[in-house]
Amino acid sequence: MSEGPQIYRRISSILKMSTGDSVSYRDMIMKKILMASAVTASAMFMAAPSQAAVLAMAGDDDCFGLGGTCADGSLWRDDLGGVFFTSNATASDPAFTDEWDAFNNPSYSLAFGGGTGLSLEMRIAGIADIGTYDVLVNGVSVGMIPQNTGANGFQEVLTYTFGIADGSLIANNNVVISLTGGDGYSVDYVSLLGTAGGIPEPTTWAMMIFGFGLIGGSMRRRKSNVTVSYA
Ligand SMILES: [Ca+2]
Ligand SMILES: [Ca+2]
Ligand SMILES: [Ca+2]
Repeated sequence: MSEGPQIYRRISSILKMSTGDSVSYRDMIMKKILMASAVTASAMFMAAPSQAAVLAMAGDDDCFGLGGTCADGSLWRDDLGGVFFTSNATASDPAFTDEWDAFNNPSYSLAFGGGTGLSLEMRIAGIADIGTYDVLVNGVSVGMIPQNTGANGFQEVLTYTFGIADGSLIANNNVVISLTGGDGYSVDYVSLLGTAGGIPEPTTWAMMIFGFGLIGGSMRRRKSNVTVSYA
């Protein structure tokens, strides 16, 4: 079989693709791609606010009342100038923050306006250098602070984060955070992180799935179109 007629057939099939119905089909695909992109972009825009924000905080991020901020790994006494058993709390601080007065295993009550994807974040110096600490939310354990066996464990500053299951531990949008253990420590702040408000996820997910479906459909159609034109 000579190549001549085959090439001719290919050229004529390509020419057919560029006229009549084929052009409007390409327009339709382009429209679908644009629409799918817009839908996906809007879904991503809607998903953006779901980044965790501080919903409630006990105390303040002032580095144990010593002024400014301090990093994990700082030493509360040596690096930061803290003095044991001396309160650095300011008048506006709630009890048991910014001060080395935690032998009483205090609890923190945080009220917030509802939310999802909740987690608990605490910056504490010198905790669990003698034993472990249980972290409770509304009386249910959400994790444990392991013993800090380092030589400077009694004054090391660390930030601890614990996930909180949606719904199960939260009643009346109020969390009571408590610590049970046996040695003194200083708390800079205790905060509740999450996405404020109700549960926007189902709508967002539906939009994203719809958008990806349109893109996938367009890609499949485009692929089969190419196959036909070179058959
Ligand atoms: Ca303070
Ligand atoms: Ca301690
Ligand atoms: Ca503080």
